[in-house]
Amino acid sequence: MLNRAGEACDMLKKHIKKGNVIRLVSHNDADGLSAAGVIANAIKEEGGQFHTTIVPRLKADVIRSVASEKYELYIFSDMGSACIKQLNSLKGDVIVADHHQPSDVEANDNLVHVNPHLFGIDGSKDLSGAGSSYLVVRDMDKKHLAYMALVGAFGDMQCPDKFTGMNRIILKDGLDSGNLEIHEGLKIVSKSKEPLYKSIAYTLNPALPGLTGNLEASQELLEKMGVSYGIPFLELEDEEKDILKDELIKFNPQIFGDVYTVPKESPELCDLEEYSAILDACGKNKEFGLGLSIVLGEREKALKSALDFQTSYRNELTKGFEWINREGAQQLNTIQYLYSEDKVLKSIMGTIAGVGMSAKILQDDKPILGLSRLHKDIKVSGRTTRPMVERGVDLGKALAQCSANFGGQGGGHDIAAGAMIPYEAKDQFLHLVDEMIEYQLNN
Ligand SMILES: [Mn+2]
Repeated sequence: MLNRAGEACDMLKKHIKKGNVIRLVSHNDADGLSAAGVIANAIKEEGGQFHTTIVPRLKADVIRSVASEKYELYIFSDMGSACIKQLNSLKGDVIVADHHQPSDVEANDNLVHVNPHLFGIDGSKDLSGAGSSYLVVRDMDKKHLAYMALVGAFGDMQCPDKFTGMNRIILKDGLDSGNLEIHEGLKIVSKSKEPLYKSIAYTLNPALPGLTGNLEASQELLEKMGVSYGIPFLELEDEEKDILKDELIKFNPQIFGDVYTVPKESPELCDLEEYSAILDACGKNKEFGLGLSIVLGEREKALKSALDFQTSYRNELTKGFEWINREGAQQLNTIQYLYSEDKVLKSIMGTIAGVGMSAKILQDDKPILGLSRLHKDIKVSGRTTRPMVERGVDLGKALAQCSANFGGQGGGHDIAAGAMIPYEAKDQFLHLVDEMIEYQLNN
C-alpha cells in the first residue's frame, strides 16, 4: 500500500515540477473536504498550482466535464475507485486516492490507484479518503498534514474508541511532527465557544442518553449539580470540570477518553473532532467552497460563516430530536420507522434516526428506517446497532433486495444503509423490509 502511494507521489512530484496545474476532484463530506485539503496544501507548499471541484457523487457527467478540460494530471480523492473504467480513458495521468469498495477493473498505466481494499486493508474503519490522500503526499515530507487526514477519519466515524490499522501510522506521523497532541478529556463539542449546557446537548458522538438533543434537560442537570451552565467548558473552574466529568460518565462512560488536538489551530478548530464537525456542517449546507477555504487555512470570515452554518444545522437537529421525542417512531414487528414531508426534518433524517437510537430517545432493539419524501420518491436511511447486527441483521442487504422489488435501488453496510423507492410503494416496502429483517433474525 505504501509503495503504491509512493508511486502516486512520484507522479504528483513530476507534474508539480513541470509547472502543470493539477485538477483535483473530491467528495463533499468532511472526509472528502479533508482529503482535498491534504492534497491541495501539499501542492501549494511545493509551489504547485491546482484547481479543485467538490462534488456529492462522481457521476458520468462530472467525469465527462473534467475530461474535456485537458489537464496533465487529475487527482480524485475520497472517490473514484468505483469508476476506474471511466477514469482509465482520461487523457493524462490520473491518481485515485479512495477508500470505498473498488470495482474489479484494472488500472491503466497512466492511472495509479491507491485504495486500502486492494491490499486487504479495511477501508471502512482503518483508512479514510483523507488518509489515502495523505499517503500520496507523505513522501514529500508532509507529516505536519497528518492531522488533517485524521479529521477525515473522524468524519467517516473511524475512531469509535481508538484509531486502528493504517490510521495508527498516520496518527504516529502526526505526533512525530509535533503539531498533534493527545490527552484524556471530556469529548463534548464546542468547548471554547458554546455555553456548557449547549455543548452537552449538541454532543452526538458519543451520545449522552437523556441529554443529547435536549437543551432543557442539560441545563437542569447542570443547575442541580451547581456547575456554571452559561459559560463555555474551558472557562469552568477545575473543580467544576471534575464534578462534570464524574456526572457525565454516568450517562455514558465513553464521554471521557482520548481527545486529539492541534494546539496552534484556532480554538474552534483545534480539536480534530470539532474540525470535522465544522466541515460536515459546510458539506450538509452545500457550502463546499467554504469547507475548502477552511482546509486551505482561511480563518476569520470563512470560519465565522462556517460556525454560523454549524449553528443553524444544530438548531435543525434540535428540532428533529424534539420531534422524535414527542412523536416517537412508528412500530412494525421487527422494525420501526420515521416519516416526514417537512423540509428541515427530511434533510437530517439519517442523523436523527441514528443518534435517536444511540441517545435512547428511540428504542434501540429494532432497526430504524428514516423516510423522507422527495417528490415522487422516498429516500430511506436505515440504521441499526452492533448487537442487532450480531443477531443477524444486515440492513444493506435488506434495503438492496426490498428496494429492487419495487424498481428502486439501495444498499450499504450491515449497520447503516440507504435506498430510494417510488412513493406509491411506501407501505408495501415497509412491510417487505419488516418481513426480511424477521427472516434475517430467524435464520
Ligand atoms: Mn470517505
